Amino acid sequence: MSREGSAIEPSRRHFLQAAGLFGSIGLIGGARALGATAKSVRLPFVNGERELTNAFPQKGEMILLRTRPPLLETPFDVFDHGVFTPNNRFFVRWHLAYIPTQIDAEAFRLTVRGHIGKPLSLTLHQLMTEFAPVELAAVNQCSGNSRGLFNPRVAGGQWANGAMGCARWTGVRLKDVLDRAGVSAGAVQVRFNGLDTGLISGTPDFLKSLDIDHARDGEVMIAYGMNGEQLPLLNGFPLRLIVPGWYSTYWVKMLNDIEVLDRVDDNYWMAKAYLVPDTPYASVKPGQSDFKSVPISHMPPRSFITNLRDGDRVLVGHAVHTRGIAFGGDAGVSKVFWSSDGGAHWMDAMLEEDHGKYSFRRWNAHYTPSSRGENTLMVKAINSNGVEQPAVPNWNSGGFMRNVVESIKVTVA
Ligand SMILES: Nc1nc2c(c(=O)[nH]1)N[C@H]1C(S)=C(S)[C@@H](COP(=O)(O)O)O[C@H]1N2
Ligand SMILES: [Mo]
Repeated sequence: MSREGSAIEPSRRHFLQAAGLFGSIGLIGGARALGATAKSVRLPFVNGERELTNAFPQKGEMILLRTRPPLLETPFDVFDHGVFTPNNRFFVRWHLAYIPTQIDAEAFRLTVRGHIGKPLSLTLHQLMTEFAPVELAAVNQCSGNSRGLFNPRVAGGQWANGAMGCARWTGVRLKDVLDRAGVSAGAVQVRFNGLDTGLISGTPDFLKSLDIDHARDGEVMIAYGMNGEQLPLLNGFPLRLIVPGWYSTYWVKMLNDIEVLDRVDDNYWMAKAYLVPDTPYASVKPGQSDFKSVPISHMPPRSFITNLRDGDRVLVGHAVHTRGIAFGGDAGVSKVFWSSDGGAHWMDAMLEEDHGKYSFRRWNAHYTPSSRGENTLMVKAINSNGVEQPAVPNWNSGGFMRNVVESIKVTVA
């Protein structure tokens, strides 16, 4: 990557330099280390035993759901350490088997084509120096986060609650890039493609699209930075799309191609996959079929207790400090309510620093258990659109959009 004479800021220079350091990163080679000394965890559902792995490049200890293509879940205790999920503990999800294991940052190009005035082929250097940089804290959550907790169980990646994370994303506005290409009248959607492909011919390439107005809202961004560093390869190095407030199925990784369409995208990943019932909380009854399906889109709020686990013991007459994280989905966290009696009474939790409406937000609460026995602790978030978490688990056959009020039981001794 050439840097001669460019007056770029140190932070951006850092990304460029780091990008050039990429050698060969063996995704599959890493998995060889699995086995003998493996530690494991038990996720809170039947058949929830999982290996913990350190075998993936740029990743620390992760819960292994699948090796190829990789599905790695963030161990839940990571969320107790702060609002921002460290890059090396950030969850990983890929659909297609072939993921480049090395990317030449000099040769890489982002193309913009289709229903536009002027096709573009941008280097990373151009992207980082010719467009205004923006930064945004946002939650990246898989549509199927918590799928393993669905009852009745459904097919798909059996995640517990760790297929989510929050990072500070640095990059450029998609709008600015589209403006340079000059979107033509009659544009309907914008389609995004990354460098990954299927191994078997006929596997539909992973393509996702946004409506043109959404793509040009000034919030959707093309990110090259994650928590102040380059993106880990498995989280989409060198570029990924950030769609604040929307499920991460749209957050296309290793983004190298943007196509403006003059029609609604009917590719497999838009028209067939990632559809949810068009019902409140995307919830239906098992077996129900009298509903319309729509592409999944924005996220509803969620909240979690992070410092206490189901089955923990606390002492009668002693103050218990409980804390956790909440996010509002496509709007800020307005309130977090908290209960120590299974939802009979709800109290306001104290909210910590606001890092922006798409970010995780920490909450805190205290209570003093007055008698021995079992306490059911619950937490519920309401976003600034007035949307709150449902009291009863939402269900659909895809295992998408779970956001029921969470509860854990602690024993007061
Ligand atoms: N190129 C590409 N981008 C992709 C995917 C993919 O399979 N290929 N999966 C999407 C889905 S469904 C999820 S949940 C997120 C996961 O992002 P992460 O691996 O950075 O956590 O990437 C999204 N972007
Ligand atoms: Mo996902």
